[in-house]
Amino acid sequence: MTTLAPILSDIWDAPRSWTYATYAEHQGYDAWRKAIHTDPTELVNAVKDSGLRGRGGAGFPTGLKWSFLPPPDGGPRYLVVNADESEPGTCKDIPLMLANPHSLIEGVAITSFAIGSNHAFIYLRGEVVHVYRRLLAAVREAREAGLLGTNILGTGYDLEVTVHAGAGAYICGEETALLDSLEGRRGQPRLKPPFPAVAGLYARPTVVNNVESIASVPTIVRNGVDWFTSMGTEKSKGHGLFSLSGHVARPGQYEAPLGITFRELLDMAGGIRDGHSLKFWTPGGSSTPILTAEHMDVVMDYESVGAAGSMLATRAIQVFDETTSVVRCVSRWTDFYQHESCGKCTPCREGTFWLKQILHRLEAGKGTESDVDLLLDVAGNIEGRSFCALGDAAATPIKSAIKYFREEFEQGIHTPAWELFPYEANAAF
Ligand code: L3W
Ligand code: SF4
Repeated sequence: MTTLAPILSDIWDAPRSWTYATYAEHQGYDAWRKAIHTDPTELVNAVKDSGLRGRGGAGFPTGLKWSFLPPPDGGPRYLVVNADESEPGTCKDIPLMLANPHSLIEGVAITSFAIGSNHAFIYLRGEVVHVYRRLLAAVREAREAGLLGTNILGTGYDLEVTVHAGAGAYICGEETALLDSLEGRRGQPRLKPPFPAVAGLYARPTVVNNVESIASVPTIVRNGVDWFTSMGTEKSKGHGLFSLSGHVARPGQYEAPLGITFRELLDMAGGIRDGHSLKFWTPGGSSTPILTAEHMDVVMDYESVGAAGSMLATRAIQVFDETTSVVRCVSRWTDFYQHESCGKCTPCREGTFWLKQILHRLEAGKGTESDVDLLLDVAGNIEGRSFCALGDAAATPIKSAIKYFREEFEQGIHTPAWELFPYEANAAF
């Protein structure tokens, strides 16, 4: 079995793990003290060489993204942390910020210094007020310790960190919608290019990275590039947080090297709940095509999950056993995408509404003979024709679910899902 001593989650169970005192007892901010005396280019190169890929979903190489920033021109440049975790099933960034906010703040300090920024923003999902308070307290503690603010550690380097609570829209996790929201406008995606690296916040060069990506940076500075590259697979290096939810014995966050198999992760979570069997699962949240029991040995790296027909994305593994109606499940996800569609482009705004109507018919056993093909047709017209990834994400679970469970959708023409799969049997706890 592929195992790993906890790295990002190493002090999550320590008493008052969220405080500066506890973090400092466990080598906290040692990496920042080292980095601030290092040439920034060396830091960018170290992250590039580590092969760290964005942990927010797309897996874009983090160091490469930093190197896209144009040379300094005397004006401001920004780091923005995407802490708008909202993908159904994804629950890693919020636990991380709650249990150890200082690991994120330390990563923010090192990254800002590396890219030459003096102002960083953490854009947090608005509903998680308890996380907002915890981040504010952590920033205050780090400032009091002389690790943020002006003339940090006597080096002349200044860094402000602003924690911003959004209003709770999934679309604000899309990096350019996030930037619009941060600037005070309605969060809707911008046309790319220009990418944020060139024209981001207030049209200035901006690096946007996920919470877990930034919290991984101190571990690389502290332990070295070779240590990081010793974990993972050829093109997917390092370690990561996997969130397992649904019909597993012990749902939660599990830290493992990339390249662990789904079967091994399931074992870590105690397997499928007693007396039941696996029906289907998502590798990276509801935006990633579903996989089934035939994919138990899929290696959890970007390439292998892609080869299996899905995406590693946020490593949000939602597990469903044989009591689950795939139609009902996909219908709930589609309700989510329809509700969260920002309305900017027609295929997604109108298409998600139509998908929802068809799925509700099938769930109620009131479908028509052409509904399954109609679903595929509408999903196919959203995919690749929408302005941002949300449109594709809405189409993905439907297409993959029909691929593996078409018969179940066809049963929805005559029989309600609640008769085929009673709610009582499906409840996880
Ligand atoms: C400069 C270039 N920068 C790319 C940057 C770009 C961005 C990053 C990745 O979607 C996925 C999506 C969701 N010059 C560049 C460049 N960049 N080319 O690289 O860009 P991209 O467009 O590949 O992806 P994205 O828009 O960041 C993210 C999937 O994640 N997802 C969603 C997860 C949701 C959360 C959440 O709840 N917060 O993370 C799950 O599957 O569907 O495919 O920074 O600027 N030439
Ligand atoms: Fe908005 Fe959906 Fe279009 Fe994205 S795909 S811009 S969320 S309407």
